[in-house]
Order: sequence, then structure tokens, then C-alpha cells
Amino acid sequence: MKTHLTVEAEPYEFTLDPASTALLVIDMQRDFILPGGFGEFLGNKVELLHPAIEPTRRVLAACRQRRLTVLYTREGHRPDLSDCPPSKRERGRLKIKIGDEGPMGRVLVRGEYGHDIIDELSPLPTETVIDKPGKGAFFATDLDLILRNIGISSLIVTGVTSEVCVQTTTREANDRGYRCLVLEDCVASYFPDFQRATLDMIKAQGGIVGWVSTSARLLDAFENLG
Ligand code: TIU
Repeated sequence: MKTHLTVEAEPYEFTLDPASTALLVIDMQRDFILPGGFGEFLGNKVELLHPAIEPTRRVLAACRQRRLTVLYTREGHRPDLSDCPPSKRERGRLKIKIGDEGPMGRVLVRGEYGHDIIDELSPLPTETVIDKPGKGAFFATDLDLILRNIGISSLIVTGVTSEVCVQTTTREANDRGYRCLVLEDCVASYFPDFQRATLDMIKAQGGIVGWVSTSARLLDAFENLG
């Protein structure tokens, strides 16, 4: 029986061994995706992120069925904001800032309703959730240690937003030697131009940062494995 999957991708096919591959779901939090959260307070239309939800749900179901490791990240801060740089809190001159009370609780604060993952993509109790203070998931977290301890060398990358936390995390992962497959319909941006540019940047120059594919191509590859 075949154990490796071949996923059609750009700039060329991506091969993966399910045993050494993890699905990474980046920051699919209410604060970015629902009205009344950080994303909206920054001046964005949160509906632009909604098309990524359903394809990510399908990929999550397939990865769970195939027993791939699933990890989530959440961007946010300790309730005392001791891990939030003042420069981040001041940025944008927002009326409701990080740490302030909003309709979904304190904005981007751990333990608050808005900080948690949207209901459609809730983690299972067995799945790892990495809380991160920055945009990149490797900065000031134990993500790299965890991935190495469980023998993960390839990442299937999903989440929001494409040019901020997804791109930063993918670049951090690439520099640490992980092979990254970004699923273009499972990542989303508040800016359609940035969505396109991010995916182009990742796959350009022979896949200088990683590979780009789609949820349908990944699911096809799972089917072909039998
Ligand atoms: N503002 C924006 O596009 N993104 C973030 O602040 N965080 C993430 O991308 N998760």
C-alpha cells in the first residue's frame, strides 16, 4: 500500500507522508472572523474571510479521518497584557484597542469569547492549540519544539490572514526546514490583492517559501491513497 501522497500544486507537486505532516489552522478566531472583534475594529470587512471556513472544515475532517496531527494557533495576550508590546497596542489608534472590553469580551485576550476559535472549526480536546503573542506562530511559542518532538517535517497551512499571520508563519517554518503546502481556498485576507500577491510570493522562484494548492487537490490526493 502507498503511504505517501502526491498533491498537485504550484510550482510542482508536493509529496507528503501523513505520519510526518501536520495540518496547521492559523488564527481562525472570532476576533478576526466575526463582527465586533479586532479585525472589524481595524477597519476591515470580516465577511472577506468567510469563504475560507467551509474548505478548511472539509480539510480538517479529512485530516482527522487520516489521523494526521492537527494543530491550531490563536493570536492573543495574557490578561495583564504583559506579553503585548505597547507598540502593538497603540497601532492604528483604535477606539477599542487590544485588551479593551468589546462585544465579544476583551479584545485579543486569552480566555475571552472573541479570542477563541470559531464554532465551525472547534479543536478536539486531543488537538494542540498554540497561543502566540505575535503574527508568526514560531515567535515566543513552543511550536517548533512540539513539531520536532512528534516528528513533523511538513505542514499543510490554512487560516487567516494570508499576508499577516499565515505568511509570517509560513516563512518562519520554511526557515526552520519545514516544507509548507498552503491551501489557497483555506487562507483568506481582508484585501483581495494581498491574497493574490501572498500566494504568488510563496510559490515564485521555484517555491522559495513553499507550495500552493487547493483543498480539492489535497482531498483528491487522500482519495487516491485509497
Ligand atoms: N490584521 C490582520 O490582517 N491580521 C492579524 O492581525 N492577525 C492575523 O493575521 N492572524
